[in-house]
Amino acid sequence: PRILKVAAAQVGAVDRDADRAETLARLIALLDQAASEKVQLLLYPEVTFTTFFPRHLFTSSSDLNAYFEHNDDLTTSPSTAPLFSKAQNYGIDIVVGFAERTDEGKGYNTCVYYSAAVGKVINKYRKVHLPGTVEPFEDPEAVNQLEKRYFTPGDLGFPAFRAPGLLPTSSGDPVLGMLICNDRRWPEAWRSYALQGAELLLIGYNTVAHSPHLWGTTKPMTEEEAEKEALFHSRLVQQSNSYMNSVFSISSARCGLDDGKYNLIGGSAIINPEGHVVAEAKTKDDELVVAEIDLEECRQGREKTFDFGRHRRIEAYGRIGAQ
Ligand code: CDT
Repeated sequence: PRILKVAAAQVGAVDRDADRAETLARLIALLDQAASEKVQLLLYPEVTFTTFFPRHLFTSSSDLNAYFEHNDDLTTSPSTAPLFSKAQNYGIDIVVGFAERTDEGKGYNTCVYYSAAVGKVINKYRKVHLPGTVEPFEDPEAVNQLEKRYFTPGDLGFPAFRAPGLLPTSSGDPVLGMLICNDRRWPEAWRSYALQGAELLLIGYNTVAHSPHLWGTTKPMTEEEAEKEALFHSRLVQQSNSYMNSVFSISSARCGLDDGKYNLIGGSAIINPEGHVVAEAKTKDDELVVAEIDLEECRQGREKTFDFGRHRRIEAYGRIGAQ
C-alpha cells in the first residue's frame, strides 16, 4: 500500500472587505486542525486569501491589485508567509491558490504546491479555462465573473510532478497534478495529467450557486434548485473524471454567503479512482474534510479498463488536438 492522509480545507464566507489577517487566521486554524489529525497534504480553495473578487468590477487598478500577489513574494510577504512557515513547522504539504501578478503586469489565476520536505514551492499551475466575461453584464442584478478581464489563460499546461517526503522512499513519490475550479469540467485537463501517470489531482474552487447569466439553464430555477443543480454538476464532473482517469481527486470549496448575498456552493470532496465519494463536507463553513487514501487503488483502472497504452485509439482522436 501507498497510504497518504489528505484533506480539503474548505473555507466559508469571506466578504469583500474582510480583514486579511482574520482570513489568514482562519486558514491557519484549519492547518492546526489538520496537524492534530496527522494530515500530510492539505488543499486550500481557489484564490485562498481573499473573497472571490472577479465578481466585482474594479475601476481603480490599486483597488484591483490589492487582491493580487507577486509570485516571488508569496512565501515571504507578511500577509501570506505565515501559512507557509506554519505548514513547514508541521511538516504538512499545502496547495494554495492566489491571483498572481507577474513582472510584466500579467494576471493569472494560480496555485502553488508547497513541499514541507523541500521547504519550498515545488510546482505552480495557472488556470487554463477562464469562465465568465470581459465586460460586466448590463443587468445590474447579474452576478459577474470577470475572469476573462482580470486573468490571462494559463501558459504552463498541465505539469504533473512528484512530491517528495510523503511516502517511504521504497514506495516511490506520489505523482500529483493541480487544476483550478472551472478546469474540473474539462476532460482534456484530467486526461493530460492521467497520461503523465498522475495519481491524485488537487482542485480548489469558487462556484456560484445561482447565476442564470453565467450558467446555461433550460428552465428558470429558484435559488435552492439552482444550488442543488450546481452541486450535482460539481460532484458529477469530479466523480466521473476520477473514474475515467483512474485517479484520486480532492476538491476544496470557498463557499457560503459572501457579503450576505453572493452564494457559493460547498461540497468539498475526496473521490477515489472508482468514482466513489470517500469523504465530503457537511457544512458550507470552514471545515476540514479528511481521508486516508491508498494510491495503489489507481492501478486497478490503469491496468484494466483504462489501460491507456492498450485501449486508447489515438488515431481516431485527431479532431481533439487539431481544432
Ligand atoms: N471560479 C470558477 O471557475 N467558477 C466557475 C463558475 C461557473 S462560471 C460559468 C465554475 O466552473 O465552477
